Amino acid sequence: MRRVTLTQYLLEQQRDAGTIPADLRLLIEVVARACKVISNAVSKGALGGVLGGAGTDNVQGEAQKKLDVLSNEILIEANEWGGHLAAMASEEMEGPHQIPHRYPRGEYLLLFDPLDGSSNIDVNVSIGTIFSVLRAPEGDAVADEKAFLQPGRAQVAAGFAVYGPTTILVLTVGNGTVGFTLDRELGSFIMTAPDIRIPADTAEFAINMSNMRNWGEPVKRYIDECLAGKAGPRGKDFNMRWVASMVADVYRILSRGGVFMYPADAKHKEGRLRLMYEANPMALVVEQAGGAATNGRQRILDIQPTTLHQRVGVILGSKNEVERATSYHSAGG
Ligand code: AFP
Repeated sequence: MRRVTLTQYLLEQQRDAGTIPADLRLLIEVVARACKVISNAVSKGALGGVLGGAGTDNVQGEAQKKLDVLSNEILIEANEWGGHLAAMASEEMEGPHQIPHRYPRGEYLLLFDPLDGSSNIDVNVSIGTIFSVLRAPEGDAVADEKAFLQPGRAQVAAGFAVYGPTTILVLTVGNGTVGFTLDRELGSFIMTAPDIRIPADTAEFAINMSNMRNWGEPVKRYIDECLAGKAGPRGKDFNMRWVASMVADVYRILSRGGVFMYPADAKHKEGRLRLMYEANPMALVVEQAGGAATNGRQRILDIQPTTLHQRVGVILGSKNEVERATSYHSAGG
């Protein structure tokens, strides 16, 4: 197969497909380069002194891991001088990070979860980075929190990296979903999945079963039917996976189908996952690959955000399964 690099893919999207302007191409290249730096730090593990707690809490009140802090710094430093951003927002920071006056200000807003799956860092399980790109509203002097509060359908690009046995980058610029694998010898992301399509049906679900006692009736019904297997109403057996790194679960679903659920429940009343820099980018990637993503009641990409760090219930993946699980919510419960 002809080895197409990320740079070539982005240039072709800009020049031939006309889907992205040069500034957005540059932004994505800078984010991808930052993911390579994070991948390098992650792969050192204990040898790089990057494991364990940082001794600080993030804006969510969660204890930060050293890699959470380091990954956030890498993304900030990589992106603030390029001239393509008006501001950045991160799971690890309370408010938007403005571009220092010494650098030119651009027209895009970058949001990210710098290291998703932190509970897996110290046990050598895949983790990743999730990113989302919006346009900064015209004429705003400062890109404050309000500038970021746009529905997910307004994203101009979104994607994620998985730091696993290989380092994968998944990207959409609104023209399908594409996957790249990092060639560590060259230091280049090489296209390995030119046009990702999620099968509409699946026999594999992903959910944290330890929350079962907290689920609403619709989720209980959906999972019970999967567990009933061939003899049950679904007429087939289901398999279960739960990595507890959204990037790993979503990449598996992009690769072979499946449905991922982190619903709002009695314990996570708003849901656990964050709308702006987890659910929205993943929803765009999944929809662009022919899948679906709802909060149980509505399309995630149509949700009008009210705060930067708001949480949301998530059901995403194989279209027919997401529609079935969503229909159980509207059927009551
Ligand atoms: P952490 O980054 O705090 O580990 O959370 C990861 C995550 O946001 C998402 O990547 C997982 O799907 C989900 O939370 C795992 O949640 P549980 O630990 O409750 O299973």
